[in-house]
Amino acid sequence: MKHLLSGAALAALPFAALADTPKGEPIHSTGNPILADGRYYSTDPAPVVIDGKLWILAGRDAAPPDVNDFVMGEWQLLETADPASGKWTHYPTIATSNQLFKWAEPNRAYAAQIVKGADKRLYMYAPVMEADSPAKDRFSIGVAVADSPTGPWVDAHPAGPIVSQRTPVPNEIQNIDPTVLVDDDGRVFLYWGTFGQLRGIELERDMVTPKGKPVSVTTLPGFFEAPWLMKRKGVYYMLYAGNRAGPTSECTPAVYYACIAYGTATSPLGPWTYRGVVLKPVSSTTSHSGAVEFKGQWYLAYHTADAAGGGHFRRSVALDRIEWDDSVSPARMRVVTPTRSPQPAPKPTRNIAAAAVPSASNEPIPLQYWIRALNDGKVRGAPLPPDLWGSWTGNNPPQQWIEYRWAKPVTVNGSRIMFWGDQPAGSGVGVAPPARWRLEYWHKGWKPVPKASGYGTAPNVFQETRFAPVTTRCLRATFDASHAGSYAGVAVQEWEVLAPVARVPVPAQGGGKAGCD
Ligand code: FUB
Repeated sequence: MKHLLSGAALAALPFAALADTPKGEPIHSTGNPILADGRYYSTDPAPVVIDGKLWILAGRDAAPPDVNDFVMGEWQLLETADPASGKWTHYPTIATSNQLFKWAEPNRAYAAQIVKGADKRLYMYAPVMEADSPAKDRFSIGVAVADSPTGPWVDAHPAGPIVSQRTPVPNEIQNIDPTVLVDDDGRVFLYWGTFGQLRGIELERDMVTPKGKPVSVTTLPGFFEAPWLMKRKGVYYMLYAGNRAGPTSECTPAVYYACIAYGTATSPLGPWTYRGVVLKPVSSTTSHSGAVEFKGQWYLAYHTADAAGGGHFRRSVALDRIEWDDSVSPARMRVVTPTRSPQPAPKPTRNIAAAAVPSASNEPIPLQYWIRALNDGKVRGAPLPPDLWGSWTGNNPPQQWIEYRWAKPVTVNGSRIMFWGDQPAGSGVGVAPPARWRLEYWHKGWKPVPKASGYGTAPNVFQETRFAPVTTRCLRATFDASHAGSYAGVAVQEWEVLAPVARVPVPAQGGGKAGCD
């Protein structure tokens, strides 16, 4: 592509930036996530159509396994002419935070978006951390400009960020997750925000100068972060990561996880009306999406923890179709069905927990935990609260239980349970391994499992209990809380229940008939 940079801007470019125009690597993707082998994690996707190709700008998660932090130093790109073909070109690095913005720190190259300006140049809105600022929160939004998605990108506003806690109007929010729309008439609108705070403002056509005062959006329920502004058939849509949580929430049962919800408006600065959920929670706690129309089909790009070695801080971009319901006005997005690349056939296992429906004595359980963690088959070195079932409330009862119910009777003779705690055994506060616990099965009432080999309580390792076979629909683990005056909470990361013979696992069958008989 022809470089449209002015002579002065070209002269200002570091030689390396010109010499190192990034090379693309062909990728054949068999489905989601697009980059699945764990060599590169890709996060916070922002799709854009440029010159007849679909491009996805993404951040790069580089956190080591079990480090619960966003380690994100650079941005990368994926490009395809046809998402169904599986043929992508991957550009592993197109910019790093502190090389692109001289005023920024390394790392913290957060969720950015590329849009085409009215002048046909490309603008990248990128949250980074200011290196030198008295602000309480130094996250801020810079703007870079280029003539090709692969760069070279240069700072379009070298004086510093266009949004920070100091500008355009002092604010106390964390200034990340920008999304920009260049409207059909050339007007430019920027939204951004996180932790429940969503701001919007018009920009001058120079793409960097704020115009007027920002608006605060308060009508999108559960707004957490990751706004995405777009327009379809004259209607403005705002997608966002929402975390309105609860056992009956249409968004998410656990507050750390998020759905992608959306609202609509008839003008770009609102008012916004909530319209529903377009993506249920994914396997990473954060959810972040962008949507785009490409060759007549709308797509939702989002991230998950599904790549090899993936996790909440090792996320990977996925792409699925959006279907519209145009029978109503404004048109709604149907809930997206996430797809996966073909998975290897499951291996036979004695663990039949996945076929059970879990329940607990403390339902509705505190919103930071997620009961589905019990039998999701995932064990982490540094779990977050929703990777656990837990009972901590600050005023804990002396006893709690968890239970599995199978649709049909099963024969079992063992259990493996992994406790989690942030306090040692014997504590009366926080979460500690239980003082003691036991297993019971249902047979015309709760009965202790026969000949139990022992009930270990040490956390973060599987505690195996063998017992004589029983046939039942329900198995219960009852915990006496650790105490010292008051009682500690109890938490379990995974609970396996073992059948005498290994079989190919079957997913949960629903609850079967009520009760355990
Ligand atoms: O990737 C860092 C942060 O995680 C983003 O800014 C949020 O939207 C969430 O995806």
